[in-house]
Amino acid sequence: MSDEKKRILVTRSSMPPYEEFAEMIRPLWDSAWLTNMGELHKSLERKLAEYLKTKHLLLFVNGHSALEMAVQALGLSGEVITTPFSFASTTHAIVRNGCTPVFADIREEDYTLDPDRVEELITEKTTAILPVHVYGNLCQVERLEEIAKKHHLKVLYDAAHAFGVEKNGRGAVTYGDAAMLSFHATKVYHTIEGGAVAFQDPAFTQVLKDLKNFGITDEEHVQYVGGNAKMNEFQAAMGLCNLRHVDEEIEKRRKVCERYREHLEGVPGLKLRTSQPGVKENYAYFPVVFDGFKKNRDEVKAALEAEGIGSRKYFYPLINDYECYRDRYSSKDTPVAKYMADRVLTLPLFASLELEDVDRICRIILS
Ligand code: T4K
Repeated sequence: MSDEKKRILVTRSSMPPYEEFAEMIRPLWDSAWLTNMGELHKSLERKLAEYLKTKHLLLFVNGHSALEMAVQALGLSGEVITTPFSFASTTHAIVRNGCTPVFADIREEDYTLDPDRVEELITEKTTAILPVHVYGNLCQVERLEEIAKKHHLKVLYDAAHAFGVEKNGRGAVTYGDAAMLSFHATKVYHTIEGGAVAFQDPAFTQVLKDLKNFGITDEEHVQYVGGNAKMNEFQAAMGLCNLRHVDEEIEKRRKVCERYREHLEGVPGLKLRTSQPGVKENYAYFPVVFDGFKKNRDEVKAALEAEGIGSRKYFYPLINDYECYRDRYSSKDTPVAKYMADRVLTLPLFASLELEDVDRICRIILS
């Protein structure tokens, strides 16, 4: 394949130097301690809590299990107000806990839950709000907190995209009662598969620890109906190595995003993500909204595909249009989310993406 035709996927996992990973896992051959909260797990938990500026953080085998167990640990029931503009995991975590999702619309500015729409949907059955920091954009955290306080609701953030995001120096995962993180291979920071829950009340430490280990409290007591969601030592090893390099990786992503902006900013019919005041970004995704451009979103996606370039419609379809939910819900009730889902395309973005490739991707879009 010629360089002009080299295949580029929407993202590519960051890999630490091979020798570093080999060095990190070498002690496992002596200890033979591979999972169930081993030494690497403990070390990663400490280091991540520090990096993310949270007092309390527990690791999980993946982000989805972390979210499901956070819903369970917070004791949510009845109705949970959430967004349809997200990955399947967000709503599934609510439904798999026996709660009813209620979909509120999003803000056009940043794709996150619109607090005004949330407030309209609160009933006596509502127990929580589950917003998503979509693409690493911080939700309207202060307004949501106000609403939650007024109506005695819990707030659980899906912060799968928000690794390292901060507002005026405060870690994004410290907002709300708890926040879930995903460390999936496709994320800014990864542990192959992996996730975490950050939370404010230390009382959740034991329940969350028990939930991810079958609800077992000690050898003779099983207090909760838990599952198995423990991160293993190989995942933790990858996490420890990747943590050493994550700042450089984010800086490289910043340069990629900047290059996209040089080409695409101000082009009629294209809307780019805008920075949020006081927010330290992680450059997780590069979404572009095609509205009034000479080609529509699907035509641009097809044109890129024809040149071997992958892009994704994160998030289309909306969750309220999924086969498993559409008999009870409809995207007609969330018109802003519908508008965005029909027009947005996330372009290739990863630390090792060459700036010349960004030039080529933009040439294809603009031609
Ligand atoms: N909440 C939100 C808001 C989320 O976005 C997610 C996950 C979750 C919750 C749940 O967290 P986890 O349980 O996953 O930790 C991907 C990811 O699998 C998923 O983690 C992510 N969100 C979602 C937005 O994207 P797919 O089905 O689009 O991934 P896939 O396999 O098509 O991969 C996309 C590209 O990534 C590939 O074209 C190449 C690259 N890639 C992929 C893999 C698997 C790599 O470079 N290395 C790899 O190992 O879901």
